[in-house]
Amino acid sequence: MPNQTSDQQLLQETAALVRGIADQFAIEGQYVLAEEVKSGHINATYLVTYELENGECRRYILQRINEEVFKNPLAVMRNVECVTSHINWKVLRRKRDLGGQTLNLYPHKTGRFYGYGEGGGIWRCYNYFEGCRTHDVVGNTRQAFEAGHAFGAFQDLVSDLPPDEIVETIPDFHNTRRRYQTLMEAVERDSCGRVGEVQMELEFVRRNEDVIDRLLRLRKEGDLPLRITHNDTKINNVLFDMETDEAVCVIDLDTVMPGLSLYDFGDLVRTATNPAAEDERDLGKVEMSIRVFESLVEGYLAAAGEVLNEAEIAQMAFAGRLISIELGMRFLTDHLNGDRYFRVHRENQNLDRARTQLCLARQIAEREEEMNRFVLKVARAR
Ligand code: GN1
Ligand code: MG
Repeated sequence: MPNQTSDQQLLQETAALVRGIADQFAIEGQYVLAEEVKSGHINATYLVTYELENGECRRYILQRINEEVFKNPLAVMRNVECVTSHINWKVLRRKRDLGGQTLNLYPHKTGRFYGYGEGGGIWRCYNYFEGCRTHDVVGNTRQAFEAGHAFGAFQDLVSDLPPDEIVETIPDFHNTRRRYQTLMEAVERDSCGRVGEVQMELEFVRRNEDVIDRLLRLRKEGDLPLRITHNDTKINNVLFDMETDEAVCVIDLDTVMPGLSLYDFGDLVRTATNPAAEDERDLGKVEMSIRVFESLVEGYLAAAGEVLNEAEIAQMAFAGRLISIELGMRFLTDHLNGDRYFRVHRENQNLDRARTQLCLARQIAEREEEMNRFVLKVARAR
């Protein structure tokens, strides 16, 4: 059983709130404790433990949706319900192993899959995967293959979901032109007097302006199809089996929306190829690993290769560069605005996050052709 210290560390008030909410979900047994899960930047997440009559403990994930970020949390819940049910439907119909377990929502006593907290807020409860862990950075190429395969499989699994069922809960989420404009507006306002210290970063972004619209243009011209996508394909949104290190499941479905497959693959490249932490201060540690990239491509194409078209395959290397620039712009914008969007735990954390992203984008650009050749080679060999 997990130790009690984290529960004691949770403010009593928070612990009581979490307990009160957890008790309203269809969870068997008695509440034991709640621990905060701190890895996300947006929602509040708790791991709660319940004890059955026979003394066995079971754990669950309880999460409050951040309504500042998700302005329409009920639409988020509808999307999540739709995707989890669809995947479960597939598991039942195909009667074959889809490479892992699935994410499930627990019913609330109201009969819905969410409940309201006392002071407001929308909460939901998920199954917790025992024996699994996440990796914040990739340790070896096998993990990269597994992660690529997991997100590729996700793309494949949702590919036949009726597109109208899923709504856009955060408009323009990956609209890179809009992200660029928002950054320039923050520069213009300079509300915290921080623009002076980010001149190099801004210069880098401006120098890359010519590539900002590339995927938006290909979409507009009809070359890139609109799909249902995950939109937050960070490496630590894949659960790995602790013993075998195989990918078990993709988590964090809040941003499932209509989008481009390339945004998903690009975000995976951004978070997996770089062995340094997202907020690493020492940029010398940021290094795009070509071997990790190659394994991501192999895993992703092995699972989603059938679904993707030629234009999507042709932009896979570029997508990693674009999403790194996008996140660089988002973190930089938030730094200039006074850290209002991404949770920070220390000064200049968003600036450090921005710097690592832009550093990675530069490295991808330097090797983009070589990366692209590799993608085409794997795609042709299939
Ligand atoms: C946020 O909270 P988390 O880690 O799941 C953000 C993503 C970013 C990511 C950067 C809704 O996700 O878009 O890529 O931080 N989520 C939202 O680490 O903005
Ligand atoms: Mg997320």
